[in-house]
Amino acid sequence: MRYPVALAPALLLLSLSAAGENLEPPKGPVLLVVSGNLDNTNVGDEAHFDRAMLEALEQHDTLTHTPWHDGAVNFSGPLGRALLEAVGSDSDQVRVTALNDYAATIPVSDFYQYDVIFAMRADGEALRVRDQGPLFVIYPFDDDPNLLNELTLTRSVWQVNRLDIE
Ligand SMILES: Nc1nc2c(c(=O)[nH]1)N[C@H]1C(S)=C(S)[C@@H](COP(=O)(O)O)O[C@H]1N2
Ligand SMILES: [Mo]
Repeated sequence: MRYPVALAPALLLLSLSAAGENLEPPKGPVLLVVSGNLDNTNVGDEAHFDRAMLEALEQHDTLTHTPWHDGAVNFSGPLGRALLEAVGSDSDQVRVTALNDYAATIPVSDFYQYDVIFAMRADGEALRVRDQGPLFVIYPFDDDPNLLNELTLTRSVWQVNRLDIE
């Protein structure tokens, strides 16, 4: 089949985005692997993020108390919704898995209703695995005390290294 010449650039763009070539490959150690229902991939059918890629997403600071820290902590890292938009997902829920295989399912609506972040830093210091890093799902508990419930606490996964878009 032949297409009018004027359509060729549009078709080329469509095929590039379908192939997910708009997410650059990671250059450093991979902190997070995203699999499942996503449009933008960079390693096979997954999206792999190194620290610089996570830092390039829209960042947010959350100053809050948590049940696991003494005193208020200033957590920072990418907004959950920015991460989901970067991988091009239109699913309703995300399975969040930790290094120890603990996992929780988070409805995507949580990421739009609240400024939930994948915290990479606490008080400016990178979260190491021994500090519950590399990534810690942080809800803004101090902004909305109703968030301090068992369901939200189960979604507050620390040592996150995998997401599966369901
Ligand atoms: N990585 C990881 N995150 C986790 C958990 C876990 O076992 N591993 N437990 C979850 C649950 S069920 C709750 S209620 C809270 C609090 O866990 P805690 O009882 O160990 O304080 O952390 C959540 N985040
Ligand atoms: Mo729990």
